[in-house]
Amino acid sequence: MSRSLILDFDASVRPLADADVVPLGDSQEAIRFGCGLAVLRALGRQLAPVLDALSPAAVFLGSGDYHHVSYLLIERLRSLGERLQIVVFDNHPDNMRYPFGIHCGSWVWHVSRLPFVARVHVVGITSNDVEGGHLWENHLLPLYSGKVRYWCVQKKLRAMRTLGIRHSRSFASMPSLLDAFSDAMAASVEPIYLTIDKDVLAADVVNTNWDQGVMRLEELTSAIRLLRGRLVGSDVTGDVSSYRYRGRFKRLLSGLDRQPPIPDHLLEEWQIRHQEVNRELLSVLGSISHTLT
Ligand SMILES: [Mn+2]
Repeated sequence: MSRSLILDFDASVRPLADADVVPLGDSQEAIRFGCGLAVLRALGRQLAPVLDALSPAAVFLGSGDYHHVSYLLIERLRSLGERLQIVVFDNHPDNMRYPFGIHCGSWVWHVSRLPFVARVHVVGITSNDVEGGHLWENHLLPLYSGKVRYWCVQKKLRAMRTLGIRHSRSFASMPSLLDAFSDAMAASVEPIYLTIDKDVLAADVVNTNWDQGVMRLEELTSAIRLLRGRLVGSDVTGDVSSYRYRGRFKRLLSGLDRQPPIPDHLLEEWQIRHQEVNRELLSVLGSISHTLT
């Protein structure tokens, strides 16, 4: 494994020391928010030579609108021939039903169907997606089996309990969640792939184009340190960019999620803050992985 790689779909990730950059602006419209599986696989074939050559230890994907690209990065790990756990830090479950292929809110379900994936932990959820009537919008079987587990803060999981979903939990606070998560990590041995959506962080830490969670940056870096010695790869999303879809269908779908427009004058300021956060994440990832320096 080598250094980090920026998949530059949306010009959101500002330069990072020693990071290679793959320009992918031409794919922004096709990939952003969601796409057919065939389109994602074609992107995978396009990226394979670069990923094979560099084996980057950390990949920056840009906005959380590209979180489904993590599926490609995880699927490649089939070649390791090992059972893996996936740790997702995210304010959303990303395990929702989506009938048009794969998108930034449904990719966890696709990952959960990979035979070499033992378990997917989605950590830091404060979104309403997991409560009450919204629960039906989630893929329920992997939750029921415990292959996908939600780690939430201050969510009412009564609907889940009624359905017999026992492995997902909600905590009074982020520190109590991370205590329990630490125990869960210590009790397992599988290698881990880590994917971070910075919307898990509180909005006074950094701004994303999605509603955000309550995690502090220090809590995120401490949680990453729990994975010391076990990481087989990682990616980061949640950077900010504005984009107006050319296609009416994607404008409609993304409009349904009510993403607030980002004021132009704030975009640069926010991206510079993200650059600081990305540097910090790289430094922590480097400190726990001798393959990333
Ligand atoms: Mn996400």
